[in-house]
Amino acid sequence: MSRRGTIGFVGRPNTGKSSLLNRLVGEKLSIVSARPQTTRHLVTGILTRPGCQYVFIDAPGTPPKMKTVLHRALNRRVNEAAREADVVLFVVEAGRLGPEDRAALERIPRSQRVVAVVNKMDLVRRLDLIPFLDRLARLRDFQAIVPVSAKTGRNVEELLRVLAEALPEGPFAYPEGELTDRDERFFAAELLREKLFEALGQELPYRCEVLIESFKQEGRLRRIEATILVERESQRAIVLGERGERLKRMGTAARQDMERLFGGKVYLGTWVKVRRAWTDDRRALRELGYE
Ligand SMILES: Nc1nc2c(ncn2[C@@H]2O[C@H](COP(=O)(O)OP(=O)(O)OP(=O)(O)O)[C@@H](O)[C@H]2O)c(=O)[nH]1
Ligand SMILES: [Mg+2]
Repeated sequence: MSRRGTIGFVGRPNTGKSSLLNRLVGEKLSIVSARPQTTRHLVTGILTRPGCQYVFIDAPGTPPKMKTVLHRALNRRVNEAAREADVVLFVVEAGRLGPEDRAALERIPRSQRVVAVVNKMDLVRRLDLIPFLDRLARLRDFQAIVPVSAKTGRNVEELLRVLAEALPEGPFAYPEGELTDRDERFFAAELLREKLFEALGQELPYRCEVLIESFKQEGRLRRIEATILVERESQRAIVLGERGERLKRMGTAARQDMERLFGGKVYLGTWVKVRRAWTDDRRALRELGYE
């Protein structure tokens, strides 16, 4: 009998959950940045091996406080990943275990199967890793504790082996070769949002969102029109940059990533619009796919 099931990622922001998902499925599906709270959606990545189908579900890092409507939506997603998956991956950073990590663990019901992943093992010495694993083991009765590096790929095969044992038996839910259940429109928005996280300073990425206004296939060309939402006129000016240079650079980088992922030519049109307090506006968030 084959095994298959969903694996939800839970952890404080910036532990490398999205990087790990990308490494596990061998494709860049979930956006990554050096800043916390990059991921805002549930991103599915599917890996099918002989006898086992893994359906990974990347989720936002646990938001610190419930502030806006957006934060509440992110919290619901964390809960979904923590409660509804067959197995939960609790992702921490090697050598770092603080209150935010413990709070993230508390979001996972006691009845869940949990595999603890110690990511970024490339950043610590082997000798320091062993006492850290002991500390972690005292937090809960984990199915296993696996140190890995999403960056180098170290020990990722071992993680897959452990997960295969933890998943329930059953028939595959997706055809072999299927990579995700998210559509190209979703990835187009995310890839552009990633460039905002890379290029903009301080608070600004958290005030931005990307809305795909239109997505058309014209022969082999994908014609995509995207709007970047910001909350204030001054933010719009920063996103545009002098003579629109910054927006142009971000658009080019996003388009190149889209062409790689979709395997074909892309035309990307980008606009910047002010939409006041969209992070607290239920209607705007519904349009953006949060509600
Ligand atoms: N050295 C090292 N850096 C890593 C590793 N995995 C991820 N990173 C870096 O850690 C940062 C955060 O990675 P993400 O994958 O965006 O983290 P995340 O947990 O998804 O973050 P949120 O979506 O904000 O919760 C990025 O700068 C990554 O390049 C790793 O194994 N080793
Ligand atoms: Mg992420």
